[in-house]
Amino acid sequence: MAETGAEIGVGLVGYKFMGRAHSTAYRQVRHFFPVDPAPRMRVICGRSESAVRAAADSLGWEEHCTDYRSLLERDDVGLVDICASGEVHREVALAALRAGKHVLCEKPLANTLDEAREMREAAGEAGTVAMVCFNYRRSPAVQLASALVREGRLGEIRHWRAVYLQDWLLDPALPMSWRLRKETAGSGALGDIGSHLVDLAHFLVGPITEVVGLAENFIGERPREGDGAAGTDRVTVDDAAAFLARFASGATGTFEATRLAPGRKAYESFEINGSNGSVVFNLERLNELQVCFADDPADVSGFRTVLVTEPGHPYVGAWWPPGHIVGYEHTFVHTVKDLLDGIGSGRSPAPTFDDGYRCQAVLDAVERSIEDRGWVRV
Ligand code: SOE
Repeated sequence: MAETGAEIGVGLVGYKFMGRAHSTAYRQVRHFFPVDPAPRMRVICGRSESAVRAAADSLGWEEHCTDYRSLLERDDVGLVDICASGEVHREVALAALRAGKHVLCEKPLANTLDEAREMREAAGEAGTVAMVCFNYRRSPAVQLASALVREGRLGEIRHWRAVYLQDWLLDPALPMSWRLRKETAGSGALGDIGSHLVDLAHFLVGPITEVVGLAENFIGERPREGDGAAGTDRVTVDDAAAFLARFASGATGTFEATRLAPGRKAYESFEINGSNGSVVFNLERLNELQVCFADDPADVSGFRTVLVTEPGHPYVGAWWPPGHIVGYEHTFVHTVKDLLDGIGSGRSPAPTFDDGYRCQAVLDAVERSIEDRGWVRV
């Protein structure tokens, strides 16, 4: 197989935003974490030969190709990483798993619940490592929040409140793209960024059992994409979505995702309220966790801002001295580190394809609730 001693060959499908983020992670991980196997950046794959060749050069891949199927035949590729658009996740993941490869797949796992179910089953049958890249779980501050919940330091969890706000779709002159078509993206803000909130909620508070949602499209037509293309095309996904949720634990939850919030760039924020305290996280200040304990003396009660850069904080010891902050790309390095540990030990790290399926089930329930205009069980 592809694990040559302590090395595993990687084949990456996709070279845009996520392809670059994952490439950075493969390049850096072995220099900061003692990974075994270590990744070898064998091949990057994309549809446009000239663009993927340029990406291979700039991102540090040994080779490039334009057909993902060639990765499956190679003995020197043991891990297939899927960073391409949502509509190809199922096809590439199934083929890679059936070829006996380990798989890392970008979020959300699939475009529909049926696809996600098939992928989960294929992962079970393959027995190789299969993981979904919900990278924000692996911010040190999110890990600290998780530890505080797990250790009971916030008491009984009562409320989850989360938003993911962006503004990159604000300009109506921005052309169409795959993210704005249901057949290529599955859904809009709901699946693209709402899925991150669902994954974090599952990670931090536990399973969601019931939802009621709404979604809206505000910019219904956009200029056709492509050089010299004339006319407009219809946007077939939501620009914004929101929903209420109940958790199996009894906690209540609110979720909002939009790509039309002027001034908000990557405002992914959650607040958890327990019987003995609260935490607040915001991706735009990802090294910080706001923490409050209800039993603090009244004269100093309130939120404190913890800079999550101490060597004892999760992942941080591998990086810089206290106060020397990490960034967005480190969440991918941490994801790849845990993936490689999983490959080394033969166990899929969370979020597994089963976790990806459970996230998809919530998105699916929100869509059904919007259609039915009422509460829907997940
Ligand atoms: C676009 O909205 C996007 O790139 C998402 O697809 C990512 O998952 C998110 O983390 C950043 O924004």
